[in-house]
Amino acid sequence: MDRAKSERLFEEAKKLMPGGVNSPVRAYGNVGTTPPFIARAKGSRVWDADGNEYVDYVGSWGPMILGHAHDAVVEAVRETAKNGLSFGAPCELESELAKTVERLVPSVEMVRMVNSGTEATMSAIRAARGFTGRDRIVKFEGCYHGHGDSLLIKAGSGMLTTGRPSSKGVPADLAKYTLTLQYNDAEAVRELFGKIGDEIAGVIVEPVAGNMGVVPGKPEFLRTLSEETRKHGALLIFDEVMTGFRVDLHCAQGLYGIEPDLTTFGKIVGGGMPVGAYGGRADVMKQIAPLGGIYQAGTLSGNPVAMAAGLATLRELESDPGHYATADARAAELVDGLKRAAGKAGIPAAVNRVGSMGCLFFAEGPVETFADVQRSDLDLFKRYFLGMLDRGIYLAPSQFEAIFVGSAHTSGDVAKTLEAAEEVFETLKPQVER
Ligand code: KE4
Repeated sequence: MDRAKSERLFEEAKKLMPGGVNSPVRAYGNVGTTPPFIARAKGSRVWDADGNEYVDYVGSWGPMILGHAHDAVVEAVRETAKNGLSFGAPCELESELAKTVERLVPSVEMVRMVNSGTEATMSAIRAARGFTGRDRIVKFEGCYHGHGDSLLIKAGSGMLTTGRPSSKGVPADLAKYTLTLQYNDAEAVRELFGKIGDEIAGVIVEPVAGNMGVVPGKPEFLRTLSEETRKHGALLIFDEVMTGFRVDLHCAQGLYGIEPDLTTFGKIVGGGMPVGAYGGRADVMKQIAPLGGIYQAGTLSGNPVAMAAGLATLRELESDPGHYATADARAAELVDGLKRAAGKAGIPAAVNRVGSMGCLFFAEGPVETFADVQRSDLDLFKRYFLGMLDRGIYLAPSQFEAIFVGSAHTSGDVAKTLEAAEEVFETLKPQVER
């Protein structure tokens, strides 16, 4: 596949922006090829600067559950933009989106709009610390919650050892307040809270992990988080930036029947425009400025154009359950087909899926923990990724990301993808048989 124009554009971009990108994963560092520069997108397809067409399973990393450039969303943006892009003042559309989020997610009694998932999780952590007066937070290895300082922390060696920064520029004195446990390890949660539960401000967790590939939270693990935080006066934060309105119209908390104290949103809540949000218990949210002493602000928060995109997206999802039925069915066809094709070629593979987000791991299953994920063969993944890209299948360039299927994906898209996968797996066989 000729990507000469993307190569030229990438050389120029690398002189202008770090790594030529505005978000690291897009630089294709893991897979060692030029990232296609995307020129346009519609439905389940994207086209690069060289005119190559791809079936898209990145979907802007989650927002495009309706498919790209959905008519209702584009129309809403176009009509709203005519009246101005941003006022820095209250506007009715903010209340409309807030009402919709609060209706669809019962645990959210009050919500604050921000501009990204990172802003949402950063603010939710501050809310937990401000509300409880405590400093320590707990996260889980393999979960990603954006690039806020307190969340760029990897596990310390033991459970109680303080976190170590996973990025330069994060002060050790701050990192020490973040403890990292193993995902899906309910016993470790009980043990930690038994020791220092009354020092913990909050626990933040992806109810379905989507940043180590897709690893569903076990119901007992999530229930334990809810019980232990409640018992010790800490807050449970569900980071639903990825799962929110993805795995269900009522989010992962709707699927699991667990009500967190706070929830963070991003991606789909903005329909492709920069929107994040955090919300939950009214007694917590009423501590946020200007009502209370926990400060958080944003120039473009709640701007009408972004609100219009999010509102049109959620309204479309709420009005037609067929979107979830189609996206989930196509996702099931896809991941089950990938598993079968890999098996036929004798390639060790496991798949996980929740709704329309899934993952193919190049590892024997089951994949239920971060340790399981780490058994994946990253070289096999890289060769699979490159083979699929050259056959017009646009996947996330990392084993530790999700496949996103939307309601615009057709059975034809899936068939094309599985045909490509069968060809690629054939080329991988010798590596496996060696
Ligand atoms: P943003 O700041 O990128 O909008 O959201 C951060 C974030 C927070 N929480 C969860 C569960 C997330 O998945 C994310 C962002 N997800 C990544 C994809 N794995 C965004 C892609 C990127 O970093 O470019």
